[in-house]
Amino acid sequence: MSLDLFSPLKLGRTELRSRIIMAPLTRNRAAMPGNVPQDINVTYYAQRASAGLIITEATPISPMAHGYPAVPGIHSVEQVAGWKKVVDAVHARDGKIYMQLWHVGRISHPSLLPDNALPVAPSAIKPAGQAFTYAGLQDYVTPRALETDELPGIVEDYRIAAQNAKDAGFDGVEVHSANGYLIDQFLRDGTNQRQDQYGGSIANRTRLLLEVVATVSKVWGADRVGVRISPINPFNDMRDSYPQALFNHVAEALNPFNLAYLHVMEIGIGAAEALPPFDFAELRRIYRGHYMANGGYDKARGNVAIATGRADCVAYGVPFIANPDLVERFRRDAPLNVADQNTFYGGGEEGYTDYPFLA
Ligand code: 8OZ
Repeated sequence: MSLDLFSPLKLGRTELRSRIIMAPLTRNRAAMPGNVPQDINVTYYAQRASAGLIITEATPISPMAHGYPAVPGIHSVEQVAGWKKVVDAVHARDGKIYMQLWHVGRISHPSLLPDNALPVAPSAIKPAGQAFTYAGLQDYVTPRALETDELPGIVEDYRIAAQNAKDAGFDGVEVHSANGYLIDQFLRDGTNQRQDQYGGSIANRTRLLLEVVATVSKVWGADRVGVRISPINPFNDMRDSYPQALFNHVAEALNPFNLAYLHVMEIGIGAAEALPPFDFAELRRIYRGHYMANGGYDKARGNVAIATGRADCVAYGVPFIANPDLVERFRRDAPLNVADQNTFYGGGEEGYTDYPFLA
């Protein structure tokens, strides 16, 4: 019998009821001040507990890791307590939930950071575009390049956040190494022009990712750790001179960890220029663990990807915003609710917890 989206899957240490994964989705609905998960966040995740696995919205690991308004963090006692309520509600419905650990790097603004600090990055290269701040859109600033001797402190922030996520009761954590945020800024040479052991060669640019993965794996066990990458996503003004070589190396370097999964965003968002060529099937062949595909999949394409071995599971983003019961809708071939883009980021229950379930 061939596999499909509804086949169970053991992802690292976690048994999933299906291969239909809820992708990480930034929704900007934490309680302020304090960036604390609140009751509507508990309701939202509990509504989606029938997913094979929920990956939380990207969650800042430290005060310097924030880059958007009203995002829930994982660096204070109150945040851990708030997330524990989310986790408990998902577990009460037999769901599984990983937390995505996030540092935004240069994709921030002084008004979002402690003491109006400059955002930090591998190199002092200003991203094109504007930051979402509490005072509306404001131009990005030139970030401060991290000193070599500051990087152990960043890795330590990941360690503490990973321990906090463990204390909150999550099933595991995903290291956000995609979409133009800090770790991705180190990986790709459009944002990394460092002269030290964290810049230059592909191996050097991959160093911070591997240090973070090693540290987080020590806290959790590597079979409860995933990594997300986005080899060709130009979002956040990202580019690399040779993405296939870089991300083939990343996949090879991650193999020895025996992680729970590698999560690959296979498309680009907000691309004005043509995307570079990239062979995702080659990446899948190089990576020896479970491969989670993401990016514009529907039910039919998801089933084909799994049946052909192109992926082990598929993460759905926008469909899960509008369909808390996406798994059941896929099962019955029921029509899907259409997501309202105007309520993606910020606000209250509207467009968040009020999408209807099937009758
Ligand atoms: C959209 C808006 C804000 C943040 C990502 C965390 O792309 C994000 C994000 C997406 O990974």
